[in-house]
Formats: sequence, C-alpha cells, structure tokens
Amino acid sequence: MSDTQRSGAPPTPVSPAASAGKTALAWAHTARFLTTASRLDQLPPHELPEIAFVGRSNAGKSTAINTLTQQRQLAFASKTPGRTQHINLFELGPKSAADTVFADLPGYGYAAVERAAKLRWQEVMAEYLAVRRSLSGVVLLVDPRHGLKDLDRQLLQFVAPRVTTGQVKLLVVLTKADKLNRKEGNEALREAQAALAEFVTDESDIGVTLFSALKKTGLEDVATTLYDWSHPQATSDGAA
Ligand SMILES: Nc1nc2c(ncn2[C@@H]2O[C@H](COP(=O)(O)OP(=O)(O)OP(=O)(O)O)[C@@H](O)[C@H]2O)c(=O)[nH]1
Ligand SMILES: [Mg+2]
Repeated sequence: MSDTQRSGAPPTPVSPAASAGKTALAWAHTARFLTTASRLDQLPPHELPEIAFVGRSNAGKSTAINTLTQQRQLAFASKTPGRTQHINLFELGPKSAADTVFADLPGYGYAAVERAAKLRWQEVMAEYLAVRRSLSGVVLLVDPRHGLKDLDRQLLQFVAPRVTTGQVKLLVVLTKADKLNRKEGNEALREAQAALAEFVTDESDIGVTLFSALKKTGLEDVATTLYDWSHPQATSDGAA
C-alpha cells in the first residue's frame, strides 16, 4: 500500500501491520492442550515446529501463554514460584492441520530447589535445547527489573549453536513491562540487546521486546513474531 491514497479509492480500514497482528492473534487463540510430560526426555516426538517458553521461575511464562492465546487458564499461572512442574504442550493451527506446538517449561532459579535438582535441570535443559529435533524457536521470558541472570545466560549458551545458525529462532520477552516507566523500559531493551549481540549472525533471527500481560503491551508484536516463525511462507508471500 502506498502512502498517498488515490482519490476515489475506498479508505483502507486497517493497516497491513494491524491486519497481520489480527491474523497472528487469531492463530494464537486456536491453542489447545496437547499433552503433558513430567520430564523433558519424556516429551513425545512430533513433526511440528515447537516453540519453547523458558525463563526463571515466576518470570511470567504461563501468564504470557494465556495472554497470547487469549485464554484465561490454558497454562497454569500462579503467584507461587515453581507452579509449573511439568512440561505442557499446546497445539496451534487448524484442528485438522495443526502447524505449531508451544511448550510451557518449568521455570528455573527457584531458590528452594535443592542443588542436585538444579544440576539435573541444567543437564536436561541443555540436552533439550541442543538436540530436540522439532525445536524451532525459544521465547525467553525475563523480568526486566532483574535483567538476564546467570541461569538465563547459561540457557542462551546451551542453545547458542542452533541460534547462530538460524536453526532455532530466539525472542527475549521483557515481561511485566507495566512495572517500568518509559526510560527504564528503554534501558532494559538496550541491556538485553547488548547481551544478545554475541549471538547475532547473518543467519540468526533474534528479537527483544517489552511485554505486559496486564496492559497487553507488546502482545501483537509477540504474536506476530511467533506466527511468522511458524508461517515463513505467508510472510515472504506477504512481503512486497
Ligand atoms: N504486573 C504483572 N504481573 C505479571 C505479568 N505476567 C505475569 N505476572 C505475574 O507473575 C507471577 C508469575 O506468573 P507465572 O505466569 O505463573 O510465571 P511462570 O514463569 O509460569 O512461573 P513458573 O511456572 O513458576 O516457572 C503471577 O503472579 C503473575 O500474575 C505482567 O505482565 N505484569
Ligand atoms: Mg508457569
């Protein structure tokens, strides 16, 4: 669409960006529960691209999934850290032709977890991020008031070989943006971008965005990014 409208042309009700956001949100809304596994190594194999939601305990992973899918209780969100103990998979797309799986993973960094369990978590997570065949994207949720912590950075290192080659896409979602003012938000974005710079290559697909489940900030952006990951064909067809 050009900026200058020809006279006599009907007014365009929505911009392409707005309609892309609508399409992405409608797609996200199709999410339904697929299965649950108590361990990452018990996740069933499947052929669909899998997008994993990862982050520290209490970062807001389950809430982000509920907000994105516009379903109040699809994923279990809670004030109690460590609420998500299992890995829950959700399927998206038309019922007869699902096209994507979301994985809500247990959070890490919860202080009350004993050392042995923490080490086991690291092993399993490293394995999942490095070898899970269907993994096509990672959404890393970070509370911008705390920034990227050691465990977040470790996780990035686990998946880095596949991010730098473009095999796995990465979106860092700075959650609870409603707790920040504009200046703090910009600062958080800059810090996250600086931390991610080492993974950027010609092949990589890495994004950072502010997000608030409360105010719906960044909702369309995140939905559109994930939709584009899962529908690269639609995106390239849509590009002028
Ligand atoms: N203000 C605000 N609170 C949020 C937001 N997103 C999540 N929360 C709150 O943060 C807490 C944790 O949210 P969850 O979605 O359960 O976090 P989680 O990352 O799934 O946690 P685990 O399952 O323990 O790993 C809840 O009290 C949420 O209401 C947000 O955007 N803004
Ligand atoms: Mg959770």
